[in-house]
Amino acid sequence: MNVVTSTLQYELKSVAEDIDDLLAKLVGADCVSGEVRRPERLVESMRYASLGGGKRIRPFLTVACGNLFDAPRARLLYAGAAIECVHCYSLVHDDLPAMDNDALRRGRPTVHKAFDEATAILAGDALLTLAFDIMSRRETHPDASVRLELVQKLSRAAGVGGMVGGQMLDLAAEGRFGDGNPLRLDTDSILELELMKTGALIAFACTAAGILAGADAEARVALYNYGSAIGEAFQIADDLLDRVGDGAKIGKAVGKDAKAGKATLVDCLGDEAAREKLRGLVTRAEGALALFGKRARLLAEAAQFIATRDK
Ligand code: GRG
Repeated sequence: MNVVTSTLQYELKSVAEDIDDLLAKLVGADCVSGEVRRPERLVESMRYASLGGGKRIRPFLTVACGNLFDAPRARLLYAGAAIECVHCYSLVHDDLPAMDNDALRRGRPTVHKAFDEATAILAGDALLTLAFDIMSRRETHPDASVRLELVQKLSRAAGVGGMVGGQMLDLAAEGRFGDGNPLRLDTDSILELELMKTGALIAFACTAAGILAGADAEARVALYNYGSAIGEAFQIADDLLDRVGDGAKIGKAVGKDAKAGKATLVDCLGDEAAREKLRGLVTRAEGALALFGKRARLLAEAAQFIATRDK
């Protein structure tokens, strides 16, 4: 059963609305200083990819974690918008024919279907670079050394040793680069792959708040531990949804992992043990929040929500 309290529902909606407004402004037709011109088709495809439809879970985590330290909401939203641009780019590229070859995302045609393949590649590229532009703006934080740390850590979560690296391992596991046969990965290898592909950006969404707020080392470790536990839970929930979810509700095709021969933790463990693992991850996430006491109640609810989501 999907657990979502009214406070959590309200906060998720409120962050989603603020992020939609901010992205509508940032992914706009008008140039910022240093740019020459923003081609109309590129802007249109970037807006298609980044507006209307996403749950905005990552920015929500940045805002909710930042609230633990009373960090200014406007700064948290800027950082959240940057992270969301990276997330949206990854979905556009993941859906491409050379990757997952998906026709449906968020209940609508994917970007390469609605536009064309070359435009989808460029929309993803431009969203990724825009993310670093946003993160390095003064609106994110007035102190340049804080912005530099955010940019560096985002690069590492998103790049060769993070999300992109995880995607590479995922494709390799499908047998894309060898004899075509899927690799049989053990549980630890799958956990590592999923930590990279999905967990790293989710964990960064949490630690970014600590960096922005100038939190001490102990608090930053707690945020990372919370973020990596829910990142893992997010991926297991995603794998379960791919097996037993309702495609119409999720807004994309289901049953794709089995078809691609993809090794997931759910395959390794079986549905019941995977659900047990999910419960363990929620407990781990709650444990990491102990340092913050009652103030972290919303984050504990978010962990439950992520583990039990049905879309
Ligand atoms: C192509 C570089 C590159 C990376 C792709 C994140 C990723 C790596 C691929 C997405 C494939 C996928 C379905 C991963 C599982 C977890 C995930 C990211 C699900 C989608 O995220 P949500 O549910 O999406 O937050 P919304 O639509 O709500 O924003």
